[in-house]
Amino acid sequence: MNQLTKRKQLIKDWIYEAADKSKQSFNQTINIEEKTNRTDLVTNIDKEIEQFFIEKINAHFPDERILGEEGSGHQFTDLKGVVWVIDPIDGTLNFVKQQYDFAIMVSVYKDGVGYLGYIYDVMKNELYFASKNQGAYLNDKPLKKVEDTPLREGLVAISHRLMTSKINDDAREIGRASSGVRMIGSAGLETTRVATGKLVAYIGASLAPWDIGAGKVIAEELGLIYTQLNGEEIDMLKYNKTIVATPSAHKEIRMNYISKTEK
Ligand code: 2AM
Ligand code: CA
Repeated sequence: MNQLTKRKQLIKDWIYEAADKSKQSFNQTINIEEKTNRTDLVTNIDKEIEQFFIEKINAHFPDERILGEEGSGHQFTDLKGVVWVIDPIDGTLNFVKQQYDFAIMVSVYKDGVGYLGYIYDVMKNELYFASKNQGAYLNDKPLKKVEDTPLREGLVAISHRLMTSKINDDAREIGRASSGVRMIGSAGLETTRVATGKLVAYIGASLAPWDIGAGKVIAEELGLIYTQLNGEEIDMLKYNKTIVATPSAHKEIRMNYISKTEK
């Protein structure tokens, strides 16, 4: 087995093991804390799963660095070498309130370029995976390139924070120009909906590298555009206002519906 095949098999095994841990927690009392506010939660399960990945990666790839939501690598000032980007549970609010629509996300970047991306929809048992220039897959079945559907003919997902903004109407204008707004509450799962052509765009209010890393690899592999809302490249060392969309919807949203302050 070559090194890359072995690495991919390990990552898959770890994701399935981590998913079992997340589901086993439904029978236990979990510890829930607020991070920045009451809609930004972390549980002991998020922390345990991140720790699980850190131990596995350190054991198998001791020279590689880890950027994880629950504390690992937040001091990084560059992405040189191999960097693992881990979101142990994406959609923690869903995990706590619905035990549904949450994902485990892992990606591997090399000198700042994403080359492996995984988003696992735990409750649906759907593993989305892409490898740079080698296609994207859902449970090992190849995904087709996404059709370039325009905004007016497609559904969009827009983050809760933007939709409910009292000071900026951009999100609602985008919604009105589309066929309809759908929200899940997991940046990863919303990205998989764009990647499978179910949505034409997903707009994130303030996404961290671990919310973006895997989805960006998968989306770009399928012909989608994933950038900051102002059109600039994603910065994998800070929070970003984001858009992932078909080329047409991406252009239209940026040109027509994003207020001047965003451009
Ligand atoms: P998380 O569950 O891993 O925190 C919710 O709309 C989406 O935005 C989720 O993917 C969530 O990821 C992400 N997100 C990023 N920063 C957030 C914050 N400060 N509060 C709530 N959700 C946040
Ligand atoms: Ca998370």
